[in-house]
Amino acid sequence: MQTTFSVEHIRKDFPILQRRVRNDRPLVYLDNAATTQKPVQVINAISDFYTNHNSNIHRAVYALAEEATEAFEEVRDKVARFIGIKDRQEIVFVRGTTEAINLVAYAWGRQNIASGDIIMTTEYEHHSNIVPWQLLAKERGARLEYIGMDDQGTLILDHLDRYLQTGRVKLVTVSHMSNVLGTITDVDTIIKKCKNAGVRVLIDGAQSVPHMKVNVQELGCDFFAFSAHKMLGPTGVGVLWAKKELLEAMAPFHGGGDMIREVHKYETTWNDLPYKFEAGTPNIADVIGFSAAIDYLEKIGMDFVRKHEIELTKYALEKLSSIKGLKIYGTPDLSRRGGVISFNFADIHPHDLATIIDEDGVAIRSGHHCAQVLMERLDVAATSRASFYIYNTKDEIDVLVSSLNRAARVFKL
Ligand code: C6P
Repeated sequence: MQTTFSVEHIRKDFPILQRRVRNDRPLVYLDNAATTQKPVQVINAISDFYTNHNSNIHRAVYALAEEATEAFEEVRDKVARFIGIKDRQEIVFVRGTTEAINLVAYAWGRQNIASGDIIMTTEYEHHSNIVPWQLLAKERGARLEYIGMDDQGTLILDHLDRYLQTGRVKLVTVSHMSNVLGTITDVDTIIKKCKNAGVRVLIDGAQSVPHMKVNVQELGCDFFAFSAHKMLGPTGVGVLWAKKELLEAMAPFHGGGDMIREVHKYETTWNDLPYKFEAGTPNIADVIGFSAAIDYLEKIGMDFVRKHEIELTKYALEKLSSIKGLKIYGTPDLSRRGGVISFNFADIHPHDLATIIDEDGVAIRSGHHCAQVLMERLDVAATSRASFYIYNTKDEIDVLVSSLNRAARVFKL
């Protein structure tokens, strides 16, 4: 494992970071919560698969098919190791966090949520951890309730306690880190409370696994979901982890090839785990690309990833707070927030702001960030959001700050 963390060195592995964008400005990519850039190692792994090994998996016996199957299945072992899971049968490949949560809502939810039951989530969830539960609650006559947050974006766990006392809560589903506020959720406490009450817990790890060391076994939750594309990997690949006994008891999500043992005219039996939940040809090349992304992060070390992001966030919070009229959301406590900073600047609409700073090559996201319940709670229509990753530098934050100052001049603030 590398012991020094050289951003200079890392940046060389990302061809896109050499790009110049609008007005021939160097790209300053600060939209990593949406998706991260890909190192050459990931790009090459995908290209190598299609160039040298392409075939379908789990089916044929010829050489290419065996190579492809072996390479694909090795990734399952790697993912399990990366998140601290011992049993590879508990790792289900899906298209992303969204699909993982929908799988649980569909397959577990329809068997376990009944009329009058309560599903709890939080006010800072991504739509993918709200809408599937709304659909399920409507269908089953259940209720979706929210753990509220204080003005700094910290969850008010008394709300959870109050609902747990009703004895009607069946599932608590929370993001490990907010994609808008950067709040790191106190999942340990939530899981402990839920375990004591016999309530299942799903953790949306879309924004945590890419940025910090996560050991799912130690967390003790029941379901855990994340996406490859937010951690240097390709789009279209995600992971659902769930306890084996839960997966075994769940009916399939999708029907089709590979998820079956025997199909007869009117009856079908299911394949072993995890294949029961992996119908059809999976995203083979991108799963193999994901493997190279995990190798890359392991080489750097997740402790270094987190440390680097804390440094950048500290620097950015200091610099951004010095801009008059700029309001930053979320907690200032760096031990409880990740490298995501949402803000509003006077009364400039976030889309206008993002358009102006794009002229300086700075890429940030503006809008509701697929978190409209949170926007309502903050009483804003939208925010601007800068989010960091391993290749970002303090110099890039300086470019963001000077670009925001230019925007202030453009809008005559
Ligand atoms: N957030 C963002 O810009 P998918 O799209 O399935 O890979 O991930 C969905 C998702 C789920 N939970 C959280 C906490 C997320 O941040 C996301 C994706 C991106 O914030 C794209 S909307």
